[in-house]
Amino acid sequence: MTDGARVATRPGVPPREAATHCPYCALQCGMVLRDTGERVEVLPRQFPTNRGGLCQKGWTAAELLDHPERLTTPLLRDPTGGKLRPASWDEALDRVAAGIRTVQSGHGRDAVAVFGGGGLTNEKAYALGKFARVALRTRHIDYNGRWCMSSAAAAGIRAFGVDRGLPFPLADLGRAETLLLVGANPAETMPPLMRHLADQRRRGGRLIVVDPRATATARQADLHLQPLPGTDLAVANAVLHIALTEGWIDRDYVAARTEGFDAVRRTVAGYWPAEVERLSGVPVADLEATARALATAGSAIILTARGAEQHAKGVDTVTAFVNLALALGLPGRSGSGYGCLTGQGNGQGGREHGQKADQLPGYRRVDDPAAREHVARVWGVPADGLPGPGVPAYRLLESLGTSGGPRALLVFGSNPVVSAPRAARIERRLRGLDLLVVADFLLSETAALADVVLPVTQWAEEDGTLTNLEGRVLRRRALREPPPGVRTDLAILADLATRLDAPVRFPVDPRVVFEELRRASAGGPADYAGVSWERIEAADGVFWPCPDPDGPDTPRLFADSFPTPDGRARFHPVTHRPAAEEVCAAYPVHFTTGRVLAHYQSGTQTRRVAALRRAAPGAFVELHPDLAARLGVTEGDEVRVVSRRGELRAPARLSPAIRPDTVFAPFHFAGAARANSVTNDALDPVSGMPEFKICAVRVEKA
Ligand SMILES: Nc1nc2c(c(=O)[nH]1)N[C@H]1C(S)=C(S)[C@@H](COP(=O)(O)OP(=O)(O)OC[C@H]3O[C@@H](n4cnc5c(=O)[nH]c(N)nc54)[C@H](O)[C@@H]3O)O[C@H]1N2
Ligand SMILES: Nc1nc2c(c(=O)[nH]1)N[C@H]1C(S)=C(S)[C@@H](COP(=O)(O)OP(=O)(O)OC[C@H]3O[C@@H](n4cnc5c(=O)[nH]c(N)nc54)[C@H](O)[C@@H]3O)O[C@H]1N2
Ligand code: SF4
Ligand SMILES: [Mo]
Repeated sequence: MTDGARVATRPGVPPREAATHCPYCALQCGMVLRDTGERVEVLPRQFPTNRGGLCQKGWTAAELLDHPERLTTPLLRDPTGGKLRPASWDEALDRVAAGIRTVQSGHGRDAVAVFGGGGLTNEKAYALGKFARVALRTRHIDYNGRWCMSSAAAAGIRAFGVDRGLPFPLADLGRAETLLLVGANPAETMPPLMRHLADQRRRGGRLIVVDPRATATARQADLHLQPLPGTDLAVANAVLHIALTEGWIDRDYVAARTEGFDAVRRTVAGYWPAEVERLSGVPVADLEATARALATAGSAIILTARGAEQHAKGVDTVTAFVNLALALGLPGRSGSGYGCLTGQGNGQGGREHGQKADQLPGYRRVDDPAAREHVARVWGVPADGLPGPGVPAYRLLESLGTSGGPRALLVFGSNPVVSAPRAARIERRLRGLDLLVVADFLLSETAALADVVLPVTQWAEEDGTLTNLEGRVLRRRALREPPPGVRTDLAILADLATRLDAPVRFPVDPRVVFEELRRASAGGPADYAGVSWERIEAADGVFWPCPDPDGPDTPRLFADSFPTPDGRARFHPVTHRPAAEEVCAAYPVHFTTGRVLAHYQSGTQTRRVAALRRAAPGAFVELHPDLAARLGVTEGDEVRVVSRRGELRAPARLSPAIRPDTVFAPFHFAGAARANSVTNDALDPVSGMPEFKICAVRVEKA
């Protein structure tokens, strides 16, 4: 599909179609939007990730375009508190600019912070980072990808020298003889991805799933390992222990392409399968079968997702699986490798172009003098004026309004009141700010607390690029004009930059922004210099790195070497440690969280879509019938899940699919059913990833 918006021929019908991608997850399924004049229809489109498939969320995404609750005018809260009221753009932006000036003149530049999102296009993510560094000159910017990809990113960089979620096209999954999915439930989180797994099965491949719940994905597996949450690292080390004992290590590969194996060998020698069975609950026979299936296959892929990563030891857990992949010689071998499944629509591109606390565009480091010089030149500002690194998302939100912490926050593309760990505390911090500004197209729970709400365009009204879970840069195309009263995120940033007397102008046209991003990223690890919108349209997207407009792109990384100083990948020995909060007499049950098919993230969008609400009307607490019997709980009873930080209330859903020592709740819901009232804010020391996937709770009938 090469054309964007084009004229249809039916007489009398306002004639528009656009070939674009779904607004939600990182699979970025291809779709055609058709404006019939009465409504916008979604039609699936062939694209290499979705192969013509869509999930319920994609099918219904257009319903929000003309939703009655869509924001079409800025909202202002009177300084004395009170309700939000409609206001003009001038009044709203004046208020934002004046608020920023007051806070910065009283408390310094770092007193204003920015919080971004992995759903923003590359152009917006880039502009947001530039806005923070150049217009606000604050070091405080970070984003919700910290909740999502940061552990896999940190582990990937330290092992391979680069962070691209999948270092190969998704279609490679269909060719893997063995596929190991760790803490991933794509049957619910990326349903069309299952078409690639069906291919794999048709070719006789084996699927192994590691999940404390027998999910829709695990039910399709040849082997399901059902560990206690938080024990994946030990499982990986035990599998590697077995591979060593059996002589299944790829010694030539380890010698030629890696560094540091000896330390890992010594460490995993202590991971006796029988001990790991006691710790994790995974039988020795299953650990052995996993080792055998990975090591004796002609090709094998190991993938991790949030189940393994959202822990205070997420980086080390991913590293344990990377060690396993390297020892078996998988990365860079055809049809084999290690990867992580990126989550948000632009989860990959959104982590490359400067909305991270420590980062400049092109995945450069903000503390690297050469990177600062390069980017400052593209931006037309002096390098010594660029602020240094900020702090990771949770540290940032937790410090808001406290002594020395930022007193104003601008949010673009996130709803932390629902999605942040220990959310009640974060909600209090947001309420305590001098100025909270939220740009959104719906009144999210976070926007509802704001002093100023700025209504923005939706995906069907925008052009731009996103980079999907494969590292493939693709085009979002506008179908129609935005409703009157609505502006783009880029236009808001440009206007605010002018009002704040920024030293340079901020372009509003996404294509102009992309051209600047190309130059800013040139020479960095995520090099987009050779990517153009025309080139994306001429093919099914372009894989970075792509440094040269006339040279090739890079669908597969690591075939010959790794982008480390000596071209070798690095092993790092890692050891199991308990979860930050262990169960005890007062809080005897493990609590874990995740997703359901019908809802997306904090639910701002999908809770407003009628068909999705019907499919999944509310939160629930999944618990095993044995645990339920002990607690005197029956199906549908309202239960309380209580941790040291707070509680959630929701109906019980009894299921033998979950371990009897663990309960699960989705995090898509707000109010009394908010899972993040309960979760732990312990962070991974390297990535800053919160421990969303395990804490200790008490469960009782409400
Ligand atoms: N329907 C839907 N799809 C989505 C999203 C959504 O909100 N809704 N969000 C998108 C985003 S941003 C992301 S990041 C991805 C996430 O995609 P996934 O990672 O697939 O989603 P989760 O449900 O968070 O977690 C996956 C599984 O981890 C399991 N798990 C919990 N604790 C542990 C543990 O300690 N070890 C192991 N091995 N498994 C554990 C859970 O039981 C769950 O089944 O989904 C994307 N797609
Ligand atoms: N307990 C628990 N908590 C979790 C997780 C978990 O597994 N368990 N997962 C974590 C993960 S992986 C993630 S990614 C986060 C996500 O959680 P959030 O960061 O809250 O993500 P969304 O709900 O997608 O919020 C996006 C908001 O921005 C708006 N929006 C969408 N597109 C745009 C745009 O282009 N511009 C602007 N200005 N606004 C836009 C949407 O309407 C919505 O209100 O949640 C994390 N929280
Ligand atoms: S799988 Fe993801 S990208 Fe595809 S339709 Fe569903 S939400 Fe959209
Ligand atoms: Mo995510």
